[in-house]
Amino acid sequence: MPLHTLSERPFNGEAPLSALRSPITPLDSFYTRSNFVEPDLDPESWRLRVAGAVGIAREWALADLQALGVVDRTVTLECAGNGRTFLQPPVEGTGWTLGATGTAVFTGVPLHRVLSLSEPSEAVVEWVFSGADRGPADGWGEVRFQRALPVDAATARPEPLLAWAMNGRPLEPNHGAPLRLVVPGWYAVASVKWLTDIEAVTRPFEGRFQTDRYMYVEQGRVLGPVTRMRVRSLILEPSPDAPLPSHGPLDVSGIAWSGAAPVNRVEVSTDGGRSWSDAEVQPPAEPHTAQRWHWSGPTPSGDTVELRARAYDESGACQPLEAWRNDLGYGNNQVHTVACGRQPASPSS
Ligand SMILES: Nc1nc2c(c(=O)[nH]1)N[C@H]1C(S)=C(S)[C@@H](COP(=O)(O)O)O[C@H]1N2
Ligand SMILES: [Mo]
Repeated sequence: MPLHTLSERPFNGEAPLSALRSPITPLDSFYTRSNFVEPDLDPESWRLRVAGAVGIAREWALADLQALGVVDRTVTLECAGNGRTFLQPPVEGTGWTLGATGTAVFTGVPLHRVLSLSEPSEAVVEWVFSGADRGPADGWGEVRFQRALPVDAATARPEPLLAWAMNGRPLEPNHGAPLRLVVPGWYAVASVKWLTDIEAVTRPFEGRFQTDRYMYVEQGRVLGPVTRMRVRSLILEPSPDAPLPSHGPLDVSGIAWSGAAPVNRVEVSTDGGRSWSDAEVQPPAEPHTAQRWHWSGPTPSGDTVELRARAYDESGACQPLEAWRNDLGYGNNQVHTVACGRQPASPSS
């Protein structure tokens, strides 16, 4: 299923929700978010430089990284701007509805393995990841796409990957070929594409995409960078254009995920949020893979029915009914509502 295009150059496109029904999102339906036009990198001459406050700075060719060991991880990525377009009053920025998410199998080498080989200094506080893409930014001149991860997220955990393949195929140019970072559990801004440099730094990084964008800001007050994905569920069936069953039970299903902890409860409401009842939630197939859920109950009467789904995670977080409006429009995980209509009466009845 093709993406809905939000901008052509750079290309930004989101998935139709029906494409998210498949446990692994097909590549042609996996959303793309690029701040600049994608760079054209030759995988043969491309190198990854690891430098900064390290004992051993070095350059890696793709084949050297691949020789360090290969793992596959099924990871759900989500753009922090997903759901932005529902904020009122509207905020500036790419107008994502709910399709800026997808789940893929990424193949690569664990990041901590590569970074530990560089023998980082004890004074390192963050690792800065730089993509090869660049362009003008208001008040900043020309900037590269760069984002930092705190040391504990980058090296003290096994999850982050340096990935060269997605769904069993070499990374496509729009997803960061030849190599990208994948940080499971974190809003995907952390997952830097077209990676060329990793630098160990001893003071917090202050680049444009660290301190000016992808930040929670409330009425001018800076709260900090976006980090882990907030808990969210999506209703994937029935779709809003599918008529409700005329008799019998109503089946509602979808996906849910959280960057903080596994989802342990999803509730469904068919009465505008007055009453809720539990769906069956599958355990996560892998720690950072969206979970499936299913609910079955009586089909309510009335011409239209408003379905809602609300997820909770093991950390105790749950989705708010109303959006939290922040200045840059990130992390809107408000409860998903789908309005479904009744099947038109058949002419013979
Ligand atoms: N180099 C680079 N990496 C990047 C970006 C970018 O603009 N440039 N966008 C980030 C954002 S905001 C998101 S949501 C994800 C999107 O990854 P995808 O296009 O593979 O879905 O890439 C991240 N990595
Ligand atoms: Mo994003």
